[in-house]
Amino acid sequence: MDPDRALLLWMYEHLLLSRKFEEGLIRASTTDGQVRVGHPYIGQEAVAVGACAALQVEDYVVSNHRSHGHAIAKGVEPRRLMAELLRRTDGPSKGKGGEMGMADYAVGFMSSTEIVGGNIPMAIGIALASQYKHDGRVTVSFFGDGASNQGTFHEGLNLASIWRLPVVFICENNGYAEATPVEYAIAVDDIAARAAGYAMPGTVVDGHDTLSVYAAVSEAVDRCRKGDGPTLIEAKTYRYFGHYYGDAHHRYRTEKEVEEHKARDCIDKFRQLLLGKKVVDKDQLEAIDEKVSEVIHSALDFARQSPPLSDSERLAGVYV
Ligand SMILES: Cc1ncc(C[n+]2csc(CCOP(=O)(O)OP(=O)(O)O)c2C)c(N)n1
Ligand SMILES: [Mg+2]
Repeated sequence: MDPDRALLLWMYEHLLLSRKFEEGLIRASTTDGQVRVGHPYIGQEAVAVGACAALQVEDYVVSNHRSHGHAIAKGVEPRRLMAELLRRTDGPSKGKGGEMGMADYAVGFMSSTEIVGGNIPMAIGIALASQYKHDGRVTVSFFGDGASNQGTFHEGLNLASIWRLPVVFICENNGYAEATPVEYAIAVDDIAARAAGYAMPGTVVDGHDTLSVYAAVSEAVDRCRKGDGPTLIEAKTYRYFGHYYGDAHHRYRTEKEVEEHKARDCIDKFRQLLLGKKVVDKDQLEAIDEKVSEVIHSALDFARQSPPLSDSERLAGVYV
């Protein structure tokens, strides 16, 4: 189904929120020297936004270490996400989780994780609960090309298939796992081809194109809701920064390669689409840009003013 105007605008706003959130985080880190950026998602935004546009609030997402964009697209408030990253009590996990260990159950953001491939078994468990309860909810698992070489991926896809679980596996193939290129590490040309080994559909999508991601995920979500089981979607994408913010990525990839991907930037592409379809004019686009910048600006203020955990709170909720 083609997205209506409201959904197109939601997509654009969330692409921008994700990009500007991380740009704000990077600026704050350089000025404060305190804020840690971790693993930027910049360049990959079309995947999270296209996918989450196909979900309802009640549906679930499990994320990996590159989590900011997934969280924003699933509806975690930017100011609360910022507070989490600054390790403040207004974060959804009270600052104890950070980028790689946070959850916001109110919006179905079930967890991020530092264990590569670790969210795949989580997705299986969550989807099994949905199937058991007949709640009609779908779980999306976001993971990288590197994670698709983990045992959890192969075991997870097999279980999801034999149990026909309502899961959409979204592999964000950004070409590298840390400094290891996919051509070196992965035997197949398309990771989506691995779906055949587990008797589920496998689709490749252009991860720079929000609407292509949206279309593929919508179809996979429909299958889930009909009880037809899981799908593997491989989104071919690219991260503009290194594996982590300070990574000297030019030691393992060329400037030319980076520039080729930037020339296909998902946000530029979406702007052209909105203008071409006359969904908005240039002034309206500018107004959205300004509004989003303001949201990020106040998110930083909010997070900086949020209190850090007190000593007595530190051990609350910790299993011993
Ligand atoms: C089980 C496990 N092995 C290794 C690591 C170290 N590690 C962290 S991220 C990463 C690369 C992951 O690559 P990919 O899945 O492609 O995701 P991307 O970083 O490209 O988004 C590795 C090896 C880890 N955190 N967990
Ligand atoms: Mg990768």
